[in-house]
Amino acid sequence: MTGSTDWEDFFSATPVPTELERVEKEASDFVRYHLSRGKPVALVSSGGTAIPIELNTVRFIDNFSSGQRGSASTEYLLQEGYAVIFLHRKQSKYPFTRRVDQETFLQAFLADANSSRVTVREGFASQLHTVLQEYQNCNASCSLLSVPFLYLSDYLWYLRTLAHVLSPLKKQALLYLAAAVSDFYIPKDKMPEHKVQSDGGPLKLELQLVPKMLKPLVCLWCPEAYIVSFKLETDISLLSKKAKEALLKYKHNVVIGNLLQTRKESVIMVKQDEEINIQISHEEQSKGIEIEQKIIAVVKSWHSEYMNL
Ligand code: PAZ
Repeated sequence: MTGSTDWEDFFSATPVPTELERVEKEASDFVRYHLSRGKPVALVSSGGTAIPIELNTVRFIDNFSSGQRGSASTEYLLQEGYAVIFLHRKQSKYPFTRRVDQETFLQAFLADANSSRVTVREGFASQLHTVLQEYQNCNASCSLLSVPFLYLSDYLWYLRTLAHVLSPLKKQALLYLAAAVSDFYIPKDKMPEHKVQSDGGPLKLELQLVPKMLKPLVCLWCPEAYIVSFKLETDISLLSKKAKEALLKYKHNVVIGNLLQTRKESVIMVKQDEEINIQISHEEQSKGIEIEQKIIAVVKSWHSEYMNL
């Protein structure tokens, strides 16, 4: 008997991301800078985590998450005065650029044939102006730190390290865990080295359970922070029950429950003494109002109460 926990075993058997040291240093500098200015710092996780099936990875298992929840919430947290560490899946939605349509992006500009001058066409300027101004304000105050990942293992290493880095902020730290984290994975020592061949017949995979990291996160890595986790279901009859169970089990601050099918229109927010429903109407949506704006308004108000306790 070793006495180690399943999460400790996971980290012992999982290689450290090559960028971890650099990320830890950048995040520590970021936190120190904002701590000295009395600004609260949020860690937002966003997007899906990929599970490789080969060491030389040709294929991986993935999930649906687009990064909308995390990237939009990051913008609203910045507006509410937080500095944000944005721990996100590479190539998922990103704050600010998510509001620029990739397909029509190049139509917004006109390149002069005789010089290197580029101008913005009429009709695109006002939309780009709003996004650029918000982006520039964020840059000027050094309020956004970007940490990309692709695989589950890298995500979990970064989560643990960043939680440790945030812990000196105590109650001023907010953890907002919107990433869709896989419950299953293939441990490194069970993965084939090379590309799985199709001439061996149908592929059978055995996936192991990923240890629940919310437990050490709440108890050890960042114990005084305000921690908001998300719960995704597809069956409405389970949602409220599962959200409450998670709160009871991990003893953190808030669980936000959402259904895959309606996640952009409706969520429940559950804390120890309260459960509320947040909704957004079609009319509000047609005016460009996003549910994340309402979620963040509530998170900010609950986090402020907590900081003042
Ligand atoms: O990234 P997205 O906007 O497409 O989806 C957001 C979400 C449903 C992944 C998020 O709100 C969520 O519930 N995350 C936690 C999922 C889970 O592991 O239960």
